[in-house]
Amino acid sequence: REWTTLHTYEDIKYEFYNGIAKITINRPEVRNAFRPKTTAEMIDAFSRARDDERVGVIILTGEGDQAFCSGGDQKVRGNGGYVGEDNIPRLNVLDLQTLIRKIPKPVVAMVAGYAIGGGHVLHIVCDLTIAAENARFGQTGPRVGSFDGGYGAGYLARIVGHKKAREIWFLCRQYDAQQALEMGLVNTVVPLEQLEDETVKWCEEILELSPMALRFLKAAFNADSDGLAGIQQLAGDATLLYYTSDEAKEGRDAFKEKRKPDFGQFPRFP
Ligand code: 1HA
Repeated sequence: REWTTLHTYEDIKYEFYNGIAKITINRPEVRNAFRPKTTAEMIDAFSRARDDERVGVIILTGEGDQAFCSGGDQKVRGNGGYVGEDNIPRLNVLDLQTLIRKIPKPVVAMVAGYAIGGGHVLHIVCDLTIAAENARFGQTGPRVGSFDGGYGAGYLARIVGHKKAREIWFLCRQYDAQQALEMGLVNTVVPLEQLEDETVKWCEEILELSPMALRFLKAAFNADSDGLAGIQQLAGDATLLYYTSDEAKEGRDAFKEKRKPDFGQFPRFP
């Protein structure tokens, strides 16, 4: 399989193959921990994938087979967040989490090795997770002086249930791929050497389906956990579809032609 590099970054890779964008955290020496630059680059790459009409599905992964992502880079953690070249402490991974949820295309986490801490939360916010047999999952916040009480806690609880989610955060244990599968935290587990083939296979199945239907479903799945922001997203998709209709075009054209709109020609469905 030949991946084409679409844009070059320092901390990540951004590649494309056959309708699939692949975003790879490329800091294997620190188990793919993210610093502010890593997160900013991921936000940029996800935005490109969102705008690129050729892209129907996005894979998020980590370089190598040791880790998907080990969370925030503790070595650049200052007192108010993670500090980059601009010296400003940031928690900008939260913006990345929301972007992954908002992007109207399925995002698939491809996990080999550790998905830990803020790295675990990144796979949580992806639509699907394909795990290699060596994958290990867990939160570490209460051990290292951090916590993610947003999607990392509340949305995790919607996936695995409250008892399990509280266990994950209150004990900071690690769980192997099989345990993750049993608690509904991942979609499937495959041998490490088949991880990318299987993930691409899932992506190719997705690519055969109606993009608009998938778009609405993603927004619908998100709507209740995202409150009014979730309704905004779902309603925005409805507006997008409406804009493509003759009925909406009549409103626009009537305004431009300075005449009364004729909406009587359009059906009032029961
Ligand atoms: O909670 C949040 C946030 C909450 C709200 C808003 C924003 C947030 C943003 C981020 C986070 C967090 O992510 S907090 C949680 C941070 N992460 C961790 O606590 C995980 C730390 N790492 C580990 O527990 C382990 O390294 C590991 C289970 C992932 C892997 O263990 P292993 O295979 O035994 O490797 P290890 O020897 O520990 O690590 C290899 C190298 O990678 C080491 O480098 P060395 O010190 O030998 O030079 C290690 O320090 C480095 N490394 C691993 N993880 C990180 C890291 N360096 C910096 N930051 C890391 N997270």
